[in-house]
Amino acid sequence: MQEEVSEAAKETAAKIKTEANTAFKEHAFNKAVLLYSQAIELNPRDATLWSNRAFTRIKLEEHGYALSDATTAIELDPKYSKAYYRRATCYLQIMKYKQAIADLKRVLQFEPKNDLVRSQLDATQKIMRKVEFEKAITVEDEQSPVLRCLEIIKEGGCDLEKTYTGPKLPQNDEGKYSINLDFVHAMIEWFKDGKTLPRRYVWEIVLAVHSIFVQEETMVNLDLEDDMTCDVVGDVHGQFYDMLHLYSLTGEPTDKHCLLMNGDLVDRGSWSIEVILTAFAFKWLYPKTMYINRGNHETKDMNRTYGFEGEAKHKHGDQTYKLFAHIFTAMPLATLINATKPPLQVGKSILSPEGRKRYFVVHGGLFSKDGVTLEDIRKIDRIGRQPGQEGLMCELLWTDPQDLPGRGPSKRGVGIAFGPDVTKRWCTENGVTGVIRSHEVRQDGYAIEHDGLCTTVFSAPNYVDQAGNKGAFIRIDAAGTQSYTQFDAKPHPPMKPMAYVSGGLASLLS
Ligand SMILES: [Mn+2]
Repeated sequence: MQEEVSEAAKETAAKIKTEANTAFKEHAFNKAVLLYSQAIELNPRDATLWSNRAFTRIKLEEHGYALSDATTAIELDPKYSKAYYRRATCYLQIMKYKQAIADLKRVLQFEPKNDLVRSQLDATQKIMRKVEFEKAITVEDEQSPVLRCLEIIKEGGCDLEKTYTGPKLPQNDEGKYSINLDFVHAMIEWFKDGKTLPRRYVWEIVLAVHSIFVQEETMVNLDLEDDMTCDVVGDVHGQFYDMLHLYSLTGEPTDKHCLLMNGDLVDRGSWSIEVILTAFAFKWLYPKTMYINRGNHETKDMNRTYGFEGEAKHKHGDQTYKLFAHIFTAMPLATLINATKPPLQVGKSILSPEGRKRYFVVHGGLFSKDGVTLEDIRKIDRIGRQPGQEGLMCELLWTDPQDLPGRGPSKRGVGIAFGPDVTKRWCTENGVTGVIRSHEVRQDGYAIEHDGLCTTVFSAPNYVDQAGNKGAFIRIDAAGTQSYTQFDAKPHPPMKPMAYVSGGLASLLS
């Protein structure tokens, strides 16, 4: 960056910047990044280009890349308040609260009267104190939220309100609850009317699926017998009305038809409670054909900043959120879908030791090192644990594929990126036909990558009401043949994404 930038180059860069700003306004974020990059090449000393590209990358959830862009902008112009603001956003998203606070304080030095930033600083400081407080509590000291809820129920502290007029869970003579399809359908209608379930029902549903999850292995084995099919669904992110449309396309689970939801059901969208309760209700009703993998958003760190904690507490109280947070840790981390019939075409597919196709379904992806076996994944001790910032569990939930061979740094700032050669080696060593993962928005709802060995599926159309993408799901049959279905976003009631995020944080994160 030492050499002079010519006036002509500056002028062209400024023109491209205008185009980039337009692309940004139209939510064409990938196009905007390309244009800002062209402008940066012509005029690398213009801090606003770096800061604008940082903002665009934040929109693409590439917080690792955005962080480095914002840092360059600050190096070029140490008094550039907006660049500190962008960097604070990145730090907040990758849970580096201390650094986020330092940058927000810098912004306030430049703009002491900015009340919005002041409220964002307060909210971030609150989060950091809470995180430190939680760290100080040892797991042993805290009674399991499951036991606590059972105790409260027993003491009569969570009885059904007499005034409740909504759908009723069936109950036997001893007062024990069960679930049936009529209830699930009535519950969905109730939700569509904007109503909530009584706390007791929420607890019954969550406690019921808890006892199912704890019996499942960390990697579930799902055999597709004879005429069975399984639909793999990607991120839903609290978009309840889109999920109902999606379910109308996949069909509900039955004896012959499995649904596998591949994580990130909650956060961002403001109907995360409705989404997770609907999925859990089906899990309770059909434990052998409804499956749910954990995503990186079924975690405390994410729920704190992206809305589920606020929404759960708002709709059902603090103890209910604690219960959810614990049950999320019991969710399986991956599912191995096994075809039981020989493949229609043998070709060059990688097959299981029995000569069948099988798919490894996980929210994020593969690992920072070679040699990880299916047995290693099965053995992960998950219950009561958060994925943290490193290790197998973190990688399963957080990593992304990259086009280049080998491994690279994560554009998100958490986990790593793995190349096509890494995927090919891993699939070959483990007799896996392909990896199916979610975690990243794709314009077409799905994308077949890594020479067909890694497929991304994403099921939140027009993600966060602004990405303009399609949603998709993948159907797999008993021979292991895959097919793809795409769908568009449906209208929803007028409520913004992340409506339950506290303080000024929603405006910082959206
Ligand atoms: Mn994710």
